[in-house]
Amino acid sequence: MESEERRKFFGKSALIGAGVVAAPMTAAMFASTAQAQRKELAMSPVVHPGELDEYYGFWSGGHSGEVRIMGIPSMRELMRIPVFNTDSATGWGLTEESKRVKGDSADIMMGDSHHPHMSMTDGSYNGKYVFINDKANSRVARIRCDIMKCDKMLTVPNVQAVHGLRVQKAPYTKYVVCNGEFEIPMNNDGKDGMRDVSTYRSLYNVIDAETMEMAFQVMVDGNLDNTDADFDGKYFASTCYNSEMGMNLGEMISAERDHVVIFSLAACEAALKAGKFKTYNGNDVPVLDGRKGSELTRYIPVPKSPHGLNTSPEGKYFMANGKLSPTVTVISIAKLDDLFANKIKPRDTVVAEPELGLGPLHTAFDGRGNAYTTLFLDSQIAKWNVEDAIKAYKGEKVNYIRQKLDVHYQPGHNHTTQGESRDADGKWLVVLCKFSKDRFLPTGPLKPENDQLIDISGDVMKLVHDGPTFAEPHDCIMVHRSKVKPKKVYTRDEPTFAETLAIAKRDGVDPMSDNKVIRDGKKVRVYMTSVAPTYGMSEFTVKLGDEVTVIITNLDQVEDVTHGFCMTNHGVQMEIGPQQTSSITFTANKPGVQWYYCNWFCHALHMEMRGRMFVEA
Ligand code: CUK
Ligand code: CUA
Repeated sequence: MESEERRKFFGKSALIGAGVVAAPMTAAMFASTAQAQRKELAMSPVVHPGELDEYYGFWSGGHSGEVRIMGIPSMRELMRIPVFNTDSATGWGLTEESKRVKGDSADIMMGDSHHPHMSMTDGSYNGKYVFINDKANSRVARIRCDIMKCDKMLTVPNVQAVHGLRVQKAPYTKYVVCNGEFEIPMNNDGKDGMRDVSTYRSLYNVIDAETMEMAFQVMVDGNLDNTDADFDGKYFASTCYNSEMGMNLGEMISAERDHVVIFSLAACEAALKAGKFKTYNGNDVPVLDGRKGSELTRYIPVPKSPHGLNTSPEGKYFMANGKLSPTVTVISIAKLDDLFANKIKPRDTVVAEPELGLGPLHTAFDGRGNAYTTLFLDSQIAKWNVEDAIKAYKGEKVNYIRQKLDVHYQPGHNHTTQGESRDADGKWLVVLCKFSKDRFLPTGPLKPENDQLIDISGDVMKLVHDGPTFAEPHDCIMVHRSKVKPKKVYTRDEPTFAETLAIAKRDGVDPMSDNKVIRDGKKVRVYMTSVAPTYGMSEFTVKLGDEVTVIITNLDQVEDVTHGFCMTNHGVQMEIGPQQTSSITFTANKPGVQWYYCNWFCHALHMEMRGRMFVEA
């Protein structure tokens, strides 16, 4: 399309040059020439004031622990979704509702989020959930896309450091899959043998996407890194970077080859049904044995220390990115049936191993047969043609490299618009660069990351935008806005505060109308409503040392009128969205007059939206 534009443009210029067009150029002609030239340069990432972006971006926040919503192509940050972190503005991690979501990890205030991926139906994003892993505390969380809040969190047992995460793509996301990275003894009880490395294992984790409970785990050889699923609902694949089970760097990179583990979902489910599993560490999660020789898995040798694992969007290939090897290993998914039937050898499934440059980490796709691989060490994106790479592997003399583009600097993940789904549309590529160095005004020793936007709609990749981001986006997805339908206000049947409403019911309180203090021994529950710019209660009284829970229901129905609640000098603050009920607990440990106030700017009289807690000594 673009080279066609170019031909038209040059064609017109040539005609003008030849004097065929006698009339002088009109302003309109100049304008259209300029327009054509701009088109020539790149698609514009500019989204004018008042206009909306075409794509939702879901960004991992790395060790900030959050997820961010970006607008693409403007690269504007639209929202932050606190997940594994603790958030001052919304009260995430502080409110009773968020603590319930966090469950057994409610006391953990931080996390390290890496891989946000949306649920799918038949290989297309379905706009329902985004799942994300926490490497730091071995957790997986779910974000509900109708409210864009985290609604479930699970600590994965028997593993340490949950890293790669993806979803089952077809027929629908029944399972979320993720890798346990750090190998540990299966019964990690600090008793005998914890220094005996031969007892260490890594597990592949399969989670029920609806209940967010463990379905089963699969024990593997080596440790695991990244993972992805096919488009048939049959296979998952994971890279392993430490097949040696080394305990230090030298040991981890000693072998020339590591492997990709292929998991057969049907074989795993059959083993589960047949009761062929064990349990460990006193929990009841079934652990299947998928080590070498098992019917559940196959091990495909690849050059050492592979990292990213990506499925091409037409569903034909798993790609393992070389990291220490300059190659990407292309595995034919169509050959996996034969591999599991022992008709071919593991390496027979490899149909290409193109050499791309130094430090290939992750690969993205445009849906037109091209792949885009980040080269961490070269600070480049290599664009290459998959079918040409396959021809070259067969010995044909073809150049599969289409272009190498400098990026700034040291890229990790990259992602194309809808590129991990069937609907890869080949418009934009985002590259998440780990270093920004000289690209922005200096911000002291700590510098932002640099998320670069690249136009891939034409034959040639064009860098169009530098986007600074705070630590540390690892991965992202870009979803067409038509797939996501968020609510404007909460509905009263919202599950995330259903438990709070149940407590109110037990207290005989109607949160939609009552303003009441319920005393329950040393515990005090303060129910109040809010309507801009007032709370339903402008004062209440407790005793010094009481454990106070403030439960607020925001009666406002107007979109965007969020209230807050902050008890001054008590370290608590929360968000109450329109039609939402939120609650937060603190100890009344200061006598006298304590003001509470609304901290979300809601009204011209927002400053006046406050009240007194009298604490009797
Ligand atoms: S990993 Cu960060 S660059 Cu956690 Cu997906 Cu590859
Ligand atoms: Cu309510 Cu500010």
